[in-house]
Amino acid sequence: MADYHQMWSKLGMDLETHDQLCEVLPQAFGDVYLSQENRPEGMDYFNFVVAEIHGVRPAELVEAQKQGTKIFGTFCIYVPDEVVFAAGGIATGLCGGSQFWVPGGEKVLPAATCPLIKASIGARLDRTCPFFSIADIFVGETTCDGKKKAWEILEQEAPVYVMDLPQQKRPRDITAWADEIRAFMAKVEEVTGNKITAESLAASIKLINDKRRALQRLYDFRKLPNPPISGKDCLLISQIAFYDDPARFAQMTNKLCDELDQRVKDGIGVYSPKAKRILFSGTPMAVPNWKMHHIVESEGAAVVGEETCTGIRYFNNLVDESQTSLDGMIDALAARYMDINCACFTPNSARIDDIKRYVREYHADGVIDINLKFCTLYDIEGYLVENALKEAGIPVLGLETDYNDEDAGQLRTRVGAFLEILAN
Ligand code: BJ8
Repeated sequence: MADYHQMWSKLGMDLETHDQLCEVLPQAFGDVYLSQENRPEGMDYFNFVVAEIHGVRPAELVEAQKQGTKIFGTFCIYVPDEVVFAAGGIATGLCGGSQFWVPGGEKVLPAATCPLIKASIGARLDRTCPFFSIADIFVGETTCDGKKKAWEILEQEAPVYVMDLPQQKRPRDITAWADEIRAFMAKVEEVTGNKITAESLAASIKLINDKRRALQRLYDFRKLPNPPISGKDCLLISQIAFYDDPARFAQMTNKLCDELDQRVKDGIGVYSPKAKRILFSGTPMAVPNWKMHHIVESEGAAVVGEETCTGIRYFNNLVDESQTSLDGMIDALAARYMDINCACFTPNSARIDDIKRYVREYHADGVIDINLKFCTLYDIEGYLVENALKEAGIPVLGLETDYNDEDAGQLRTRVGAFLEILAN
């Protein structure tokens, strides 16, 4: 990585501690990613973006801020990025996926809090992530209890705006979410000083849909009998989608897909023909959490999809682009976002239908339902998911883990045993 110490220092970061993170990340990335054989050349861009994760994009954000652009840090895929971009702001996903930040979060949160929340809060409090230092405002949401309470702690540090997400999907809930999007628009206009117009919202709906379309195109390659790209690489791209410039991201992902088209024509795949195909379901895998993909793929299986927020849930549905009035677009946004099936909703049987459909579409041999420790929502819903899959005759393995590597050996054993069952 180039030297960004001056920028980090100006951002008030703890340089000494942050240097420790900069030392371990390249090693981890090398072990998990660069050790793969036969990767598409188009991965070079994504390798670069991750290698420079705390440099290149933060530098762009700082530059944009100098020109008066406001940066909105978000933590959940229900927060509509379209609204932020329509007002000339930049939205960037902030969920923390490294154990490095967890102890910082545990200074203020109970240890029995999910690692994603602890890492996110720790990254801010310990001043060891430039994205958390750059954000002008954080946008939280009322999804799980841990997050709801974490916002109150974060608010002692920096401005936080919380979107009130309904927890059911009746028509009046969708109307309530449309109202919530309207209120968010007013907040975004206040922070940026810019008015959102029908034209600017239509343009940002197209911008974010284009990013989703590029991801859909990428994930379609994983449905093929001989995928030309690994699950690990697709996970990395999905993680980068949260913070990269959306237009450039779509362009680079489409460029990669052009190469993948050619690979398919040439019969180039990355897995052994005997590789068992695994679909992950469950909690998100925020960057740089590559743990489960690495375990599964180094056991010789293929991860062909993720029913997670760092996977299909992120890009599955598009916003209707045919609306011309602001109200029509807000309704279209509300409908699209309320179509995401997170375990914070009750009932949430549509999520189980999604998983079964993805098993068919991605030709998965089995599902690994993954739960981040202390995520009660997905843990409890895991019971229903596993039962429904078993009833449908789909092999399923439920696993719980966190960002520590201490359980890697045990997880490897359980994954290996599951793959054996699939092979017989
Ligand atoms: S839409 S999954 S991004 S809420 S893992 S913090 S739920 S205790 S991340 Fe999420 Fe939005 Fe849902 Fe997706 Fe809480 Fe669970 Fe932790 Fe979670």
